[in-house]
Amino acid sequence: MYRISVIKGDGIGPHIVEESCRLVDWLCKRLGVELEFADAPAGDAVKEETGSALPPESLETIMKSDACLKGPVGETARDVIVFLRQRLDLYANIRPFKNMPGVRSKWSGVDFVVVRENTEDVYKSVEDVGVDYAVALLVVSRRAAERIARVAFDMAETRRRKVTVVHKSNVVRAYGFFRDVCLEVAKNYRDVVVDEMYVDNAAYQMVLNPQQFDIVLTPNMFGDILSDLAAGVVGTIGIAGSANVGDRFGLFEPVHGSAPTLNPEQANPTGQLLAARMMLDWMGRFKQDKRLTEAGEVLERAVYNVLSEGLVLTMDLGGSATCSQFVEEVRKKAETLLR
Ligand code: GGG
Repeated sequence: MYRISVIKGDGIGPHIVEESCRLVDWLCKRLGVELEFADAPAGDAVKEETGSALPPESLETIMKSDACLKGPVGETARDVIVFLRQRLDLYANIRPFKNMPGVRSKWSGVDFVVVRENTEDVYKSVEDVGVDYAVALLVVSRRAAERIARVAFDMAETRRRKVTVVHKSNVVRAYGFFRDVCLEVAKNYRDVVVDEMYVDNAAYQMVLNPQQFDIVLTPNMFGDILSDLAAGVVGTIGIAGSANVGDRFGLFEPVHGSAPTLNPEQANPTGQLLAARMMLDWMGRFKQDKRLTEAGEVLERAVYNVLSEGLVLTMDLGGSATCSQFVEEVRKKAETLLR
């Protein structure tokens, strides 16, 4: 039995998270794994109700769990996800972007991963806002830059062996330090090609020639911004899942926000489902349980099958299916794969 803490979040969050949990629970049961889901309320609505965006009981629930599945939160990202990344030392944010079958995009052959440092930079939350000024401290430590660089280069060794370090060393010396530390780490990976780019040029290159990227290694804020750009390049932000991982714990969420004006039944649950897929894969390795790994693989294949068939698609993908109908179709495809 594994315990999954669940942050449903705001806007479309509760609906896509509930649908994803139901599917993951069914899939794991089919493979002989029992899951227990524990609610960890957090986000804008919780702040309105309790005065805290992440009440202590929610933090405790998360810390007692084996992994956390999170939906998008609205305006309280700083107090929820940015806080959790630091509190739980989830130092690596892994965000894969690739063309998916049946998802229209201006490009083909795109397949890269944004590996984003997840605990420092201006997202360290060391800030002061006065009446006539506001300051935010940009922090880059050798330890944080080294460990995220190792994650990026280790991953490159399992892929096309290229890392592009993104920075802004010509303007901000702290980003030059990030670059320098990454290039030092690169010396231990002679079989990986290392490249570097200013973040502004990286944004330009990602739009014009995204196929050149394999691993994009970035400080925290650039990774956040380039992720949305990357999602646009592969068609829609609705299909992007992500992992926040440290040495002992993992939290998994879609890249997109809470889309507060969208009817939740019109939301595309793919990003949330692929976040769950990343959770199962991470748990499979961390717990050394092949059944979880298999559940993750089946989930991904089932999602891809629904997308490539193109019969049951949500509105953003040109279809008219509801979120629940899409998830039910994924379940049917998974059923076929399990036979
Ligand atoms: N534009 C996508 C979005 O709204 N993502 C949620 C968000 O801003 N999260 C904060 C983060 O990833 O640092």
